[in-house]
Amino acid sequence: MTTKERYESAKQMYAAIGVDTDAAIAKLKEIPISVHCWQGDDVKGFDQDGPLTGGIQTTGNYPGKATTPEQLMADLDKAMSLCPGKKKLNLHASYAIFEPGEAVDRDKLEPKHFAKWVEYAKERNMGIDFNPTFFSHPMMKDGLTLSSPDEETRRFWINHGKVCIRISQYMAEETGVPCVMNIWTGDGYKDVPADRMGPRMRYKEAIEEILSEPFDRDKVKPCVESKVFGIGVESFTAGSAEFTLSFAATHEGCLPLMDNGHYHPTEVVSDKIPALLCFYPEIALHITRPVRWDSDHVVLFDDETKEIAKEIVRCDGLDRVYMALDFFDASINRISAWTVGIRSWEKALLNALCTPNADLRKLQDENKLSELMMAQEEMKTMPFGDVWMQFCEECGVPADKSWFAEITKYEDEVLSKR
Ligand code: RNT
Ligand code: ZN
Repeated sequence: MTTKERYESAKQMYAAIGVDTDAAIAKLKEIPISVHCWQGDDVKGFDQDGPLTGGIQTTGNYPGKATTPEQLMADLDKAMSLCPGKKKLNLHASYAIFEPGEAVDRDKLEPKHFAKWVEYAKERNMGIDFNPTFFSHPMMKDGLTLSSPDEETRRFWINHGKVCIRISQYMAEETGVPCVMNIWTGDGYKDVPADRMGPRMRYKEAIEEILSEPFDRDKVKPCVESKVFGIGVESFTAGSAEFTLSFAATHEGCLPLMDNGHYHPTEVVSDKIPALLCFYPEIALHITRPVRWDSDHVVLFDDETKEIAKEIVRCDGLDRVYMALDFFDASINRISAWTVGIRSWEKALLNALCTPNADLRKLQDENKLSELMMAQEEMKTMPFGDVWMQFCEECGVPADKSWFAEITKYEDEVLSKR
């Protein structure tokens, strides 16, 4: 049977339970997913030569990682060519591209240092999201940036945040798409601190100063990302969940960003999405796969990933939730890692769009909970794969595992020569 024939049969089965798969596919084509550039080079960036520091870590040494902007762009192109759906580009400030002799420190960055990325995104019809880089840099003092007790250190990082606001505004103006600008720092302490409020007050005031830089609220969407702990900062992080949620709640135009690797292992972000959507006009997500800790494994089509997507769709939140991927595995082919992760998230969204949410809600509201359990379980064996393949074909990308052969070829022809 052809994909088309299989799809027609699946479509009828879904129609019988009240799901319009054509509409689901059409809707998914419009939803932008922010693809993080940092899977391609193990979060190294181009602006410094030191190790990755600041509470995050990559493991593995698979050959062929990108070491220049040209390589990273080519690798991103390869991965995105194998993935269906609409993409946005997610950059960190550390990926600035300097002309020879033009390099400046992070507090002096200008829009022109991202002109090549803007050109890249525009050629591919993508918007851009942006992140100031508060890690892997000599101006981190004792592991601290915006919450440092040292005035000069804090000043440097505040200025970094401010220049990033200007760059975000430039990216939004150039692409015509709002730029989500995410503030995350690994500021914290390895062992029991004596003062938890001091660092948080300094962090609060520093972010306020960054946000005092003028910007257009429709173009730049600043976010604050929380984290429960990081490597080397196990006892205390300044940007905890309560801190960032309270900050975003009390600073108009600032969004909370939840990374599903940044909570205690039994907590789930799927449940937090509807909670936040009761209060915030917009929220942002980093979608990742924590394995026992914030390990940033490649996103798979697993239960919690499906549940996160379902909550966004059920809450009618597709245009209120900014979705970005955030994983980095250096132990496998990086382009394969990107491709599996992007395809998995697209699958999760399509699966959510193919769920008869109104009917299921009605069962809940009528307290028909036996029937609800049955209906949710029966959904799991619907012919979703046939709808997925149709979506891939309509997007002009491989519908089955044949994409992997392209990656093998690229590895032989390009990556292995690096
Ligand atoms: C780290 C945070 C942060 C980074 C990226 C590189 O734990 O998740 O979002 O992964 O900004
Ligand atoms: Zn994150």
